Amino acid sequence: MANLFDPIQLGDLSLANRIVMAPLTRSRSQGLLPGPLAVEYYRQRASAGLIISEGTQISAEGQGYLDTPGIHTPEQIAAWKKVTDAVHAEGGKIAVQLWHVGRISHQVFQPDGGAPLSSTDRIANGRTFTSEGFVPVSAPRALSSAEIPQVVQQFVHAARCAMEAGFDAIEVHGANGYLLDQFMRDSINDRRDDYGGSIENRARLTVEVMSAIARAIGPGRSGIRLSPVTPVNDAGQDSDAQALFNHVAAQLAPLQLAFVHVIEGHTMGPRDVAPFDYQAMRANFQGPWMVNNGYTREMALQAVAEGRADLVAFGRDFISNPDLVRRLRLNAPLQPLDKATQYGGDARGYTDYPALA
Ligand code: 8OZ
Repeated sequence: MANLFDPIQLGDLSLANRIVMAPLTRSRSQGLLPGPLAVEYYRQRASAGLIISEGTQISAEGQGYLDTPGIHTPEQIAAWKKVTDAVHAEGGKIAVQLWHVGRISHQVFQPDGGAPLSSTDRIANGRTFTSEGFVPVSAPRALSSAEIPQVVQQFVHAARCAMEAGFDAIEVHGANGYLLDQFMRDSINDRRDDYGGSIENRARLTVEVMSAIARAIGPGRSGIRLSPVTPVNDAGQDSDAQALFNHVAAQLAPLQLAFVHVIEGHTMGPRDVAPFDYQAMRANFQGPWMVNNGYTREMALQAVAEGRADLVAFGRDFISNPDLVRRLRLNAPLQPLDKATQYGGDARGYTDYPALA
């Protein structure tokens, strides 16, 4: 029987255990660079089998929130290298989450103050965080068919930058109503070209991105995060989410990716927001399967023991418990999250959560 605390081979990566630190936006990257506090924050959490970094934009256009880091310039590569070196010095493994927000952005973040890019011209009913606080997102502009290869190239460029920065792997952010989700769901995508209409067409960009990245850096270092039914960021339910995500999983299967990471239910919310058969989706992929969303110790132990998942990603518990793996092993109490210090700010609520004595 598989055990949450046992090592696992994940593509090219040998992990010490099956407990993953989920990607967590912290909005503390001034100048779009992870700073010395980020080095300490990730170092403290290196006992995770795998750390997945906070969402990290692949290009200027990919940014949607204040003070989120990038991974597309030499300066950003150098800053992240300090993080990956620190995690490796502790014996840990770290992937970067490659993020393009699409229409969940504001013109203040866009080059020349332009419109954010999406699958559609329709504005999201959502908010983002800028230097002015929470504000409605800006109206997007639908990418032309001719512009789509540039988006794929931005993902590939960022994946190459990630390898230069010393990351062990990349996770493409295909979840939570951001760019790739804006293409996949028919509640958002209203295109009439090869990237809209049928499930095959709506999945095309996601599959092209993963194929191109796998070719560039190797499939065994490439994973993706998906969230079939989450409603966050004005991501309306797809008319047939099961068929859509079964198809996406089947298209990804031949690539031999390191993992698929699935958010079950409403991101950071109820797990039963809409019916969805995750095991049916998984049957189409067959490779390493990572699950997330509100898992307790008991649920995680059971999911791995029963073979419903190979790895379990913990998000907010990893913010407030840098030694989460040890606490889970000992069944020690977990420290609660201070929500007031979750986004932005300084060391408070970031690097000052104590480990067990
Ligand atoms: C919280 C705040 C801002 C961004 C996601 C990257 O939901 C995020 C995010 C979460 O995937």
